[in-house]
Amino acid sequence: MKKMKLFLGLATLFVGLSGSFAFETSVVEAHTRTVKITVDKNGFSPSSTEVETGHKVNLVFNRADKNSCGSVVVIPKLKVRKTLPVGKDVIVSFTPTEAGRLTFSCGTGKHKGSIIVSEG
Ligand SMILES: [Cu+2]
Repeated sequence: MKKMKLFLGLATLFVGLSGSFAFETSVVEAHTRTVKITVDKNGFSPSSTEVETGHKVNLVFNRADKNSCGSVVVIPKLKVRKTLPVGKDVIVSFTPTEAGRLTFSCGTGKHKGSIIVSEG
């Protein structure tokens, strides 16, 4: 929250100086976290990711090969269940609102991963 106020303050300063909203837009995008997660025979990598409340997260799942059992990714707390075609990016976007741990797994539950949410 403290960080957010600082950024907004800076953005306002720049908007005032330059008379444009370009800088403000880039600040907002800087708060979006994009994490690429590969799925292969060893499971998800990275298997653990840290994010902050109030900041949008894009999880980009990519299944590396058809031999692994990672044909589906399930994130129970977000009520997400998505099929992972081989070699295609599958994006799950959300903005965490409370600190804690979100777990995800493949369809069989053999491979697991987690997203650690801390207070932003
Ligand atoms: Cu599996």
